[in-house]
Amino acid sequence: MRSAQDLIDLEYRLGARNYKPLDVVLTRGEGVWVWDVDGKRYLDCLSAYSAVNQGHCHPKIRAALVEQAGKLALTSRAFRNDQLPLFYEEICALTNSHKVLPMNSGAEAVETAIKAVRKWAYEVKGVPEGKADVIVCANAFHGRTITIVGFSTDPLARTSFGPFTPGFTVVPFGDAAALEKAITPHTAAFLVEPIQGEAGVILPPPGYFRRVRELCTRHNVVLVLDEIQTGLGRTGKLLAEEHDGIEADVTLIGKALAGGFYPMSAVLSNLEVLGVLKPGEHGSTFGGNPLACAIARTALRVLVEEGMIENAAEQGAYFLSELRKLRSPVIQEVRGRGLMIALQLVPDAGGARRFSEALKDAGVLCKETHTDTLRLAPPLVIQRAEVDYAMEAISRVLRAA
Ligand code: IF1
Repeated sequence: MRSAQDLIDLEYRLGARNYKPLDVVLTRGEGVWVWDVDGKRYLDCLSAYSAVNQGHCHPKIRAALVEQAGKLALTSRAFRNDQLPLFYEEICALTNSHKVLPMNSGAEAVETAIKAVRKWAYEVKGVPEGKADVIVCANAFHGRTITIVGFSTDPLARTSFGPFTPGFTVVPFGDAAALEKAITPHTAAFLVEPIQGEAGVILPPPGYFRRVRELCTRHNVVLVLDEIQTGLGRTGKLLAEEHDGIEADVTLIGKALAGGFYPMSAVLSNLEVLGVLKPGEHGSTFGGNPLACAIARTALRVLVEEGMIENAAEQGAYFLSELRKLRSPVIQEVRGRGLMIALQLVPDAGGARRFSEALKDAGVLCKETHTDTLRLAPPLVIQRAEVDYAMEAISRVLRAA
């Protein structure tokens, strides 16, 4: 068995260095817990950025993977299979959608939505060919492709990756007046996260999304909600849009869609945006494959049947209330909804990275975002005693700061 340090050195020597992970080498996961190669146990408060909402290695989802893997894994979409239509039926019933386009990564779902809304703009809305514009928000995160980083406002995400795709207008998140001003007859869509994740769990002002919904309807602009991180129970509702009492025209989901066992994403449409795509105009080798669909069907079933969404609301409220009781000079603000939580540290706290390192030593794994924000997003199966375990570690680490 190679030591942790050997494995870290090997990864450093041979791997591209596009990440700076914590020096914890994991080998096993179960529910909210993960173990490193030395047998130390940690509470996972990142959930692979909300891709493991159902908890690590959920036995029923694993069983679905194993069963399907013994039957049929990949057909390509040149042929049909018996899992895809059933996935469609179940995801549409769950999300009140009329059309679905399955992809693999979140970024692919975002790119698919951009292609579809542009085509809808030309063929349905009547925008002149090549003039379609998509409005996006500053400080958003939608993935890492050239087109997506091209409309990012984060220098780290876009520097030295140009030239970029034209046809995007950036507005501040949470400012409905700015959105109204940015809409033109060429606007195809408004692409936005219900809560900005990577930006540090930035919640929208009350009423913002009702105004957004009203503006998009009035100006015939497709409202595309990127629920790849906020969706599937993370904020205590199946979709975060429910907190704002609105329905998107197009909803993007990914991450936990296949329970963390398999990369799968999907574009869900209430408006007939997806209807503009004809055979041969879009696709992907693995998109909608039977293995992904079989896993996703069970991942969605256990999410609902095991009450994970309601649990996220209950444990998230408890976690937030406990964090807000902390009296620590290094905490500037506690933000969150459901189990999508951020601890904003004061600027002179020495940066959030050293807290994620200290929390690792205290048996809790989480991740800093930007310099001063710690994100806390445990699997939605977390129980009160495990929130207390996290709280004990967090308060101990903050006291030692
Ligand atoms: C990394 C961030 C989180 C997303 C939203 C689309 C995507 C993501 C709202 C693209 C992906 C991941 C990417 C991952 C880290 C993580 C992340 F820090 F990068 F921004 F969660 F906040 N829309 N987010 O959050 O989905 O193509 O990755 O499947 O790049 O390391 P993807």
